[in-house]
Amino acid sequence: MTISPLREHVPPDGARSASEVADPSLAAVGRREIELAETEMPGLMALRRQLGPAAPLAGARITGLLHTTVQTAVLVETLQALGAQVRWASSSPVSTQDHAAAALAAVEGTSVFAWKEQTPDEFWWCARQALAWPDGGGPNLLLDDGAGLTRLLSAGIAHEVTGSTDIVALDEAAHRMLADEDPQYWRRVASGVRGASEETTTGALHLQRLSAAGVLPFPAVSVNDSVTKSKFDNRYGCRHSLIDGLNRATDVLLGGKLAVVCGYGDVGKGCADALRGQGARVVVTEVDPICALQAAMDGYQVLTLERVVAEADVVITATGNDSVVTVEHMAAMKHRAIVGNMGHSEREIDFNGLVEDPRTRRVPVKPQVDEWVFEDGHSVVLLSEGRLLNLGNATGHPSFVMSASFSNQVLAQVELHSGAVQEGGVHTLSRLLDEKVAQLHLDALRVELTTLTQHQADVLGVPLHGPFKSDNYRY
Ligand code: NAD
Ligand code: 9W1
Repeated sequence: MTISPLREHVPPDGARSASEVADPSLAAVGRREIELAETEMPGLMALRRQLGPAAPLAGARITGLLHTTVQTAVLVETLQALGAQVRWASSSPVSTQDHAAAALAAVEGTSVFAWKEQTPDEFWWCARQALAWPDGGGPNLLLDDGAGLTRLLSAGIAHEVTGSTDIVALDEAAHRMLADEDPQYWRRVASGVRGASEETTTGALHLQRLSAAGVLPFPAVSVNDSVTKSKFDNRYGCRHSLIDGLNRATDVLLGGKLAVVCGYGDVGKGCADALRGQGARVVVTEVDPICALQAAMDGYQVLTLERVVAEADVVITATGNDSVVTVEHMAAMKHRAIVGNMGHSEREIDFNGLVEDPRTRRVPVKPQVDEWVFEDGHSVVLLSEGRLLNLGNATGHPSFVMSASFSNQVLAQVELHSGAVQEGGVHTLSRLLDEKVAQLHLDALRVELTTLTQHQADVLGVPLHGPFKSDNYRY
């Protein structure tokens, strides 16, 4: 008899343990890394100092669904420092750092349900545990990623009221769980929720769709719309982790090599910058004339992939689009050219095409690194099977970048809890709060800000202490 992985983690029926993690003995290692990350997350630590004493999250019962990582642990403990009770699960079945989860779970009063490599049933089981307080109640705030929790509650309500969950795209495992509850359960949980903050672009899109359909059960704040979230996360996060991923996967020298970056949006700008920093000769491909001109003005050659494919040493996709690097492109590449994806779509590089093509043979090098050999004997080195290489071959964004993102999350939770956000629909944080998040990170970098005189403020037509730009300013 095989023991299902669910059994290894799920306590016997009726027993409600405080947490479920892979290996509690990893707690000490996790705690050391969390302590080091605190110094690299000055925004979160400043919020603890500035807001902690007033406990603006006292009475908040927050259920969070977001990658359980070392950085997220610092977020969780910041929410607690502001007075919140927190229950947590990961927003993806593979994104848990087990040592971070163990360190969180080791603290009395913190409940976390997360381990790396979950089945869909385990994943939803964890989300369900994070929603269930030991006193039988639910959360009053959600901290959401990809709108996972909000879609679950919306689907639950739809299941109870109309029987149809067509408006919410969830997998079969989620539907199995929806049907398992008493007929009022999901409405009861949702009715206690004052609002949700959302981390990603994709999640904000889901929320907009639910809102447009009139079925968003509570107000939401899209943290992604803060400049200090999206610009920093996409550009500076990827500038850091692209090189990290390439080095861990291949350790190939980048100086002097020809690197192609497909797409010159925020992610592409960070990638091109990082590769140039290593001394690579960088060529950019673009479809948008504005971004193409930006790349040219930044000193990159802008060409089509077809023009450079035979000479490229490294090809990185950052478009969010489909079929950017095809099997034909890879067939035309130099021997052992490195191919990797930094954009969101799993189909920027045609991995399935490689698998199905009778001309190709896969030779594994190590986890997340494969050589794909063509009939003529030449090969390409493909990272993470075409999925995000900075997650598959490295460990995502650095703490400092996540500090900016997560400071926005904390401020969004405080706004929702204080009642400042009441109206239904999807909101964004004010530009003043966005500027505050940036301000919280200046001291750590020894930045000395210039202060406007009243005359100068009048000339610009802005308040002396901000906001310093109009709402439609593009950074
Ligand atoms: P963006 O829209 O600013 O940039 C994408 C660019 O690609 C655009 O300028 C677009 O014109 C260009 N493009 C589209 N199709 C193209 C094609 N066929 N050839 C060349 N260029 C093309 O988006 P962004 O913020 O840079 O994000 C890009 C992707 O990266 C998204 O899918 C996003 O979800 C993902 N992302 C990944 C990470 C990560 O950790 N790896 C982090 C943030 C975002
Ligand atoms: N998020 N703490 C993998 C990360 C998975 C992941 C994902 C990050 C962070 C992009 C958020 C293998 C951390 C997270 C380490 C890791 C993300 C998906 C972070 C980068 C985004 C789908 N998306 N992110 N650190 N996994 O870096 O929370 O190592």
